[in-house]
Amino acid sequence: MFNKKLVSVVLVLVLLGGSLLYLTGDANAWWIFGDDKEEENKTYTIRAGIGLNDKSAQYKALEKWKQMVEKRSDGRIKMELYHSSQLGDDREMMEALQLGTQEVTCPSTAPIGEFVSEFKVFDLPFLFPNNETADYVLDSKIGQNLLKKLEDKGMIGLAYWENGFRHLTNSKRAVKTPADVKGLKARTMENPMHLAAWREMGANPTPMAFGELFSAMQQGVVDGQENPWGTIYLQNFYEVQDYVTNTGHVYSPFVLMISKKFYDKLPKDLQKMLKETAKEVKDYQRRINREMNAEYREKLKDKMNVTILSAEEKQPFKEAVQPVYDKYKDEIGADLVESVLQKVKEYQQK
Ligand code: TK8
Repeated sequence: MFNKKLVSVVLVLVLLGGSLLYLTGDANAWWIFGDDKEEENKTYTIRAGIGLNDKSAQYKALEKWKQMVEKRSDGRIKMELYHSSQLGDDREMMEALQLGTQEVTCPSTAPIGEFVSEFKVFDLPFLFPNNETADYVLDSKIGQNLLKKLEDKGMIGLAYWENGFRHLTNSKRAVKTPADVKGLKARTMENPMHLAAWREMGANPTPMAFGELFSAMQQGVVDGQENPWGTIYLQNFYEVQDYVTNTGHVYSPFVLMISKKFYDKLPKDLQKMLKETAKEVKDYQRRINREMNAEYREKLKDKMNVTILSAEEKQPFKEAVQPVYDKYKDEIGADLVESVLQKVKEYQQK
C-alpha cells in the first residue's frame, strides 16, 4: 500500500527542486534539500602563533593580516593571535601545523632547515650583502620553489617575511675581532650549521629555543646570543647583555606558513584569499621591520656598549666561517647553493 500523503509530498519536493534548478541554473541550488552548500556557511578559526612578543614587526604584520582575512572572508575566518611562544617554540609550532592542531606560524628558516634541508641555504653565513638582495632572491623562482617543498612536510609556505640581519650580543666584552668571540657561550637557533659557524669563530655555541633564551642569559647559562636590533631591544635583551656588535653574519628570514591539513579543508575561494593577502601583507611586514630595526639600533646606543664594524673589519669574521660553505654544500644541495650565490651576484650587477 502506498501512503498517498507521502507520495504527494515527495512529488511536490521534486517539482520544487526541479524548478529551482531550472530558474537559477545553479546545480548547487539543491542545497535547500541537502547540505552541499554547508561549506559556504562554515566558519574556520586560525590560531597563529609566533615566538616574538606583541611589540615586534612580525606581530604587527599578523594583526594586519588578521584584519584583512576577517574582512575579506566576510567573517568566515576568525583569526586568533598568540605571541611570546604561548603556543610553543618554532619547532613545536611547525610540528603542530603538521598534525593540524595549529593553523599558522612564522618561524625562522634556521629551524625549518631541520624539516627541509634545502632551507639551510638562507642561513649560510654572510650570504646576503643587504636586505634588497634578500628580497630579490627570496621572491625569485628559487625562493618560491623552496616554499613548495614544505608541502611534502605538511606545511604550506605563503611568503617570506623579514626578521633582519643578526648581530652578536654578550655579557662579557666588546667584540671587535673573531679572537674576542673565543670561548663565549653563545645561544644559537636549533640548526647545526649555526653551531658550526660559531665553532669556526671560536665560540662555544649551544642550541636553544627562543622562549628559553632570556632566562638563560639572566642566569648566565649562556653569555651571548644573536638576533636583529629590533629583537634585542623589544625583548629587553639589553637588560642582561652589555655588548653588541653589528656582525650581521646571517639573515635567516621568516616563513609565514599554514597547516596543509587545515588548508586542504578550506573552500577554494578562502584558500586563494589567504594566499593573496599573505602576499600583500609581506611588503608591509618588511617595510615596518626595516624601519624598526633602524630605529632600535639607534635606541640601543643608550642601553648598551655598541660596536660598529666597518666592511673591512667584518672581513676576518667572513673568512673564519668560510669552511661552513664546504661542509654544508652537499647537505643543502650543491646546485641550489650555486644558483643562490649566482642570484646574489646577479642583483649586485644590476
Ligand atoms: C621566534 C624566533 C626568533 C629567532 C630566534 O620564534 O630564535 O632567535 O630570531 O625570532 O624565530
